[in-house]
Amino acid sequence: MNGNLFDDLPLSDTSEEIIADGAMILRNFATAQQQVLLDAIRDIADISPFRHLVTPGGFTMSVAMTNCGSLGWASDRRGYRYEAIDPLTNRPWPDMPASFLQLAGAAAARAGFLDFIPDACLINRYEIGARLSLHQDRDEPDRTQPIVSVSLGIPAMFHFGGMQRSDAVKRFPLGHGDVVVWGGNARLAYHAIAPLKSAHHPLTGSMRFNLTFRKAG
Ligand code: MD6
Ligand code: FE
Repeated sequence: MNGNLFDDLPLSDTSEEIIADGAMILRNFATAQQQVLLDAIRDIADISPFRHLVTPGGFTMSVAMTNCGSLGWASDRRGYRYEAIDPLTNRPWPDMPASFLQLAGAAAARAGFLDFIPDACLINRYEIGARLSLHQDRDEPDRTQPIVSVSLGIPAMFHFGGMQRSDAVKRFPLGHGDVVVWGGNARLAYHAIAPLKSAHHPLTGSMRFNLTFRKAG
């Protein structure tokens, strides 16, 4: 007994859904780790705080971000890039916790990507109304490696499109504990998070957290 309120609840949905060639949603894949993951996010943010980055176009992002691992994703007026040093603290990003590495590797393997060893974990924090506009993840040199994305807290609507910005998107709700793995032919698909609707989660209040694991080096 570890005092976790949800330990005795059955996981209602552990389905696995292929959303495109190379992309799948693993429902509740991270739910059993929820407290370890949220504790680790808090510890990371104590060292490298959440901050609202500015895009190259000059807009301040509604999503607050931090990172752990040997590389962290950063944006400013000069562009998007990975940095070994947190520009806010001028110190290395916090280490990637073993629990993160283990979860990311297991999820990737479940989706058919063996030996995924991420060196970067971007941590996104959404408040109600925050959104992430349509984009591709193309700042990583090795496109053979997948991305593993873990959702925690209140739900979000994920928009998943094609290789062209103008391609139609499909919409998938992502809830607490859901993991998306994508690579292969989906690796450069356009995607977005719609503005978060008002909601409450017992462990995160009105927040959503998303961890995206990548091999960025
Ligand atoms: C989010 N996720 O879920 C934003 N990118 O908050 C992403 O932008 C993302 O979920 C690449 C791969 C998976 C993702
Ligand atoms: Fe993305």
